[in-house]
Amino acid sequence: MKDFIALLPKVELHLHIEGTLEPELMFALAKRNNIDIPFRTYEEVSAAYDFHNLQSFLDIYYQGANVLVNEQDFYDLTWAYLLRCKADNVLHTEIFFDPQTHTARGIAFDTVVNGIYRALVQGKQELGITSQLIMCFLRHLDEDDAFVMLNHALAHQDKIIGVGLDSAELGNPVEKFERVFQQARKHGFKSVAHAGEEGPASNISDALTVLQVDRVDHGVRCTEDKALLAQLIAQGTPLTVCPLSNTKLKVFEHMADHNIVKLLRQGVCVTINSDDPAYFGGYMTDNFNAVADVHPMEKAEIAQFTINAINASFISAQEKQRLL
Ligand code: ES4
Ligand code: ZN
Repeated sequence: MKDFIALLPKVELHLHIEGTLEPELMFALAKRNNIDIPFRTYEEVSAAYDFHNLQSFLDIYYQGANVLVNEQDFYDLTWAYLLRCKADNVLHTEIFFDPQTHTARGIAFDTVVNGIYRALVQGKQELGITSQLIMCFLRHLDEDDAFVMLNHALAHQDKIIGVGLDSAELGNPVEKFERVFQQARKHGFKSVAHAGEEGPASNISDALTVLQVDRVDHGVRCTEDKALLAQLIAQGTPLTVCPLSNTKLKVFEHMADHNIVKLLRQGVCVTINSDDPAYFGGYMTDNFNAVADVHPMEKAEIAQFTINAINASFISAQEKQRLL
């Protein structure tokens, strides 16, 4: 099954580009940009990456992003991720970026987008990997700041397909973002939101009704509400599930407790994704293997994760046909 998974074509729909910052590049960029980081060795890094919940991870993740300063840094980060995609036979990827993590430090929005986008264009040309960009609002920040980001995104609408919502779920309900999502949709952006990762099933319902999202990121706590689960199945709402992230952040204590295969068999449009692979211990193939190792599946079931991801992606019907 390892060979089958390695060779399986894959589509990634839940990936934070800042979460692909490997320690090696973090050290190199810290040196290049003269930025202080709290780690000097790989041992110190791996000791610090011992998370017990989402917030304990976010604190470290935002700190790591401080080394990203120049357009070239964002390009280097994205290019390194695309090489990992190639190795894992990822054919198409829809990438989140968190502009507020950078604009808050005085980095221009254009620097972030242009650096990432330059790598994506090269990825299509040289690696044959297609991609889309999704701009996430940080949900611990306010509505005004989200609108500033939306206005920036409008100037880059040729490069950005949609908007998302991430960061701390607990204590940050979606209501604050109803208007900015409404405005984004009016301008033709697709929309997604993290929900039901650490928060209850009602957060998933709220993302669907208040923000009217096209996909739910994580969404694994949907099983706590039978009516919601039935609705997700009936409407084919995609969930972008991140198995290694969920065990690293203790959403599930063990992979054996994870509900993704049960959800697949119930007919939910679940997909497998890597979230923040540099922090959670693995890219796409690693995530597939981590699930398959403890949840035996038929080959057709494993392949269904890719079929679901193709159907759930923000690409044209023609592009979907090419991938299927
Ligand atoms: C994230 Cl795992 C996760 N959840 C919420 N927000 C995030 N940003 C980056 N990774
Ligand atoms: Zn995420």
